[in-house]
Amino acid sequence: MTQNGRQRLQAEKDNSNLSVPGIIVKKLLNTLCAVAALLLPVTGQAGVIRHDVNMQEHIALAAAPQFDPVGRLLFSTSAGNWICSGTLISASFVLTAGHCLDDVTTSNVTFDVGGFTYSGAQWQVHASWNGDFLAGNDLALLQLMGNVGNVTPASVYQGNDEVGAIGTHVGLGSSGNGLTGSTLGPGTKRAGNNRMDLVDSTNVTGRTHSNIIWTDFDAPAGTLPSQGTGLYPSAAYLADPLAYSLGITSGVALNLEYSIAGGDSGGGFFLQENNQWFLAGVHSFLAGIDASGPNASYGDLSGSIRVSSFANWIDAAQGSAAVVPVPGAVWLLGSALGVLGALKRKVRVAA
Ligand SMILES: [Ca+2]
Ligand SMILES: [Ca+2]
Repeated sequence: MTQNGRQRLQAEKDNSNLSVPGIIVKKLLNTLCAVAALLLPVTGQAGVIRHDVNMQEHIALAAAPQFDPVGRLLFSTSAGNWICSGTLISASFVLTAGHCLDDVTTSNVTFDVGGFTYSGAQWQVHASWNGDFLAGNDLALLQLMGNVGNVTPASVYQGNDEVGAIGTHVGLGSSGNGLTGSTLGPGTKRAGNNRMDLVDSTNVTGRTHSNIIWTDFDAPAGTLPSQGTGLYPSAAYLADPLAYSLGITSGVALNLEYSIAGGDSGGGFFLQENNQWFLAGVHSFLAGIDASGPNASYGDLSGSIRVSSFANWIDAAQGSAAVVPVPGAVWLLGSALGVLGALKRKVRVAA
């Protein structure tokens, strides 16, 4: 372990039976990676893209006005300074990932959006979040000191047509391309597309719920394992991981195919319906079954919390948190105290 790594649960390698369909079910449990990131020197890039696409296309996409509500979440814990992403969903509330704000030592929370920096007033972590990423309760709601006046908040999706939609991930996470995975530090806002492949976790993890939007990072046609660093050793797998391993229809690489990476935690996964954009997912974790582990290389999977499953909680949390902010910040830690056990299981490893 080093001091400059991303927060990761475990990334044990188990390369047995790599060609057997259904392997994701067996391996996901020990190849998960939270996508918060320790704050490293900013290198001016963010997110992981196809190796044959210009980064500027992704930076330009992130600048589209419908993605203005996505901003940078910075905070400190006893373990260091961290970066996540978040999405403004009302004038003063930001939806982000539970694992970004669940440490009882968290302090110095700020959110950058619309060209301004806002201090965090208080927050609430979902009561069922306990560090179990595959359970799908990785949400937190942050209330800012004051209102954001120059950004239109995102609308929370409350439909049920996520599967098959082409979604857009937006965040400020780490960068790289699919051949190597995440190799560059976080800091720049970027966006990319991916198909929302499924919400029923049953066939992927054995968990019977629909609280996670799963996507796979498809490689362009013809990409060979030998081109990359530790990619899963099958060109057919890389071209369509979910179809190859589980027989799940998932499509092939989009022009701006994209994977979330460290620092994208809490960022938004958007879909468009009836010409309106909605926040449908909150970035939560990466999973990988290849020799490179969950590093956002081709073939890796990502999970975003399906916000339509939590619409009631989001409304209630805003109501319960709607108190007058106290100067100097009052930290609403009642929920976070319940996840101490999970915090002890977190480890930091090399990026
Ligand atoms: Ca995909
Ligand atoms: Ca990988």
